[in-house]
Amino acid sequence: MNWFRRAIGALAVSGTALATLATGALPASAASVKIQGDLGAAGAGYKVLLVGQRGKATVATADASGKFAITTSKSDSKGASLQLVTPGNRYAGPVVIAKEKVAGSWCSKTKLAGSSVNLGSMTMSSNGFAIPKKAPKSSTYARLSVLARTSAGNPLSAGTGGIVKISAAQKKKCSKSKVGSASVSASDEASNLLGADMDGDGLPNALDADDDGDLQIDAVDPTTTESAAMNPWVSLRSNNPLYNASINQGLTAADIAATLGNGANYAIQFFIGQRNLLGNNPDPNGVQYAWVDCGELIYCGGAAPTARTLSTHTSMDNTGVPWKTYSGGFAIETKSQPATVNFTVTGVNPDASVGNALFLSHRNTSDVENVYWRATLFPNQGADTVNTVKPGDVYTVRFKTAAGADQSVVMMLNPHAVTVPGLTKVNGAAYAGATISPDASGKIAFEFFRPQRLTTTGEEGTFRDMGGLRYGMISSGQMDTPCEGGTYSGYGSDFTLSNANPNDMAERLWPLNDKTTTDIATSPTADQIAFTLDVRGCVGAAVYDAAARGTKWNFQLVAAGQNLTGGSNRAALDLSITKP
Ligand SMILES: [Ca+2]
Ligand SMILES: [Ca+2]
Ligand SMILES: [Ca+2]
Ligand SMILES: [Ca+2]
Repeated sequence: MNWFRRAIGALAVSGTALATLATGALPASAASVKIQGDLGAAGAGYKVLLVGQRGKATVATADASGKFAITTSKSDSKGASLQLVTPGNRYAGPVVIAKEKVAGSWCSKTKLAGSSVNLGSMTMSSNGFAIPKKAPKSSTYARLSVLARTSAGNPLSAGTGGIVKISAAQKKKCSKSKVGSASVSASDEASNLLGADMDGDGLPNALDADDDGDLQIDAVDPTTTESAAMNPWVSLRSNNPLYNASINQGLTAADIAATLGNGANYAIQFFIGQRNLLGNNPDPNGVQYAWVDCGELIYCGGAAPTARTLSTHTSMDNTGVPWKTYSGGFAIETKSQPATVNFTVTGVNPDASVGNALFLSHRNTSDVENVYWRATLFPNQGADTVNTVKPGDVYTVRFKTAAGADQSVVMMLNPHAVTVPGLTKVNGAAYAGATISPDASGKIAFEFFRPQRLTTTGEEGTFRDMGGLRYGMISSGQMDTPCEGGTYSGYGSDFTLSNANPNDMAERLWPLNDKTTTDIATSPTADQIAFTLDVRGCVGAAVYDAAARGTKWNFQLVAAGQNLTGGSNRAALDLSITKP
């Protein structure tokens, strides 16, 4: 089954407009800027990422004594922040350059002013940030500040994955700060840029799991799809209607790995618009090749990575090829509809020793906005999957421009579902795995727990029931076929139906929007949700009535996130429905 192709192909592509990334080689006039510091022995092997306003990343690795130095340009460092990544390549938190007391509140400076700076000896806090023991000259950092939780200077998100409620009042608290360079101001940055900190919690959007600080994670938040457009998204499926941590309190890492460890069930999708690398109206030949630097992530980096790419420019299957040796290529999505854009690049990295390639994909129109860089990553970590593939894993997308410049942008694996909707009642009766059949009128009432995600840094426990997802029943055959809006009933206490736009395929496939938008504790007493599906209406009354007793139809109960580039996070329960 070409499940992934349909998962991708059925979805509208995000039409959002991320602002442009800095491109091209450094201008000859750009002064070289050096950013250095000393994290101490505890920081040995940590990476320090300089993240520019537009997500452009420059990396240095701290040596055995914790010293690091980044060489960059004045323009790339102005307004950039410094971010810490563990030796295992997981996001650890921001560097606070200095702090200032403003009207009784402590405020943290996280943005550089564009000049060389030596941060000197630094403290790595167990609260998930680092700060110089002695602040550097105030001309080296921006006056722009974010509220700190304590006098230590820890931003409100320090020690978390960024899923922290930030109020408007908290966001304004530091607006009267006086120390630091005024050359970088809030109005200089569009808040939807990858390197901007939209909610002022101290984490840049690219490394923040909740960009706008409303506790609705990026995967499901309809208001932040622009800043989240480059987030990798995850496809998950299971045919076990009890594969859910609120049903199965004893759900173990091994149980999860049994599902996630199978490439047919779980994949991380990289789907990056050419526009996200080069800006709007990009040159279709403006990027020669692109690949993902996983650092020491053991599934896609390090010495012996296990990842396979299930989707290459020549094939798409559930077996794939080893990702570490895949060097890329160019594919037209539908061969019968050739590209009309004049491509000369091949998408192949001439350094075949690198691997981890994204392939260049053209989606069959003359529009240069339909040029993408893609990979379908299957981690292939077996029983270790839950411990080794985690929200917060950092990926650096490296690419070579037509002009020959090496550029990179930083991305993170975001919180996503690791279980599927778990059925508790079918047609009012407790459900334990029996055959599922419609009632005499051809309808089925489903009651179920929401799918779970793993907790991220700073959250208690192992799982969270996910709010804010969009639900729908898909009749799965050659193509994903929606059950149109009129076939749902009995959903009013849990969902709002949104199917106003017939051209929005995602809205047709999963029209039921969960009224609970934030995540809740996983528990056997957790809130459940319910709807009734008119199966007869979905498959067609004539087809249904003519079908023999025992006829089976394949459906998926899908819980999907918001539209990101090329698709959405989705967790799907495969269901066979039998005519009684
Ligand atoms: Ca946040
Ligand atoms: Ca933030
Ligand atoms: Ca984000
Ligand atoms: Ca949010």
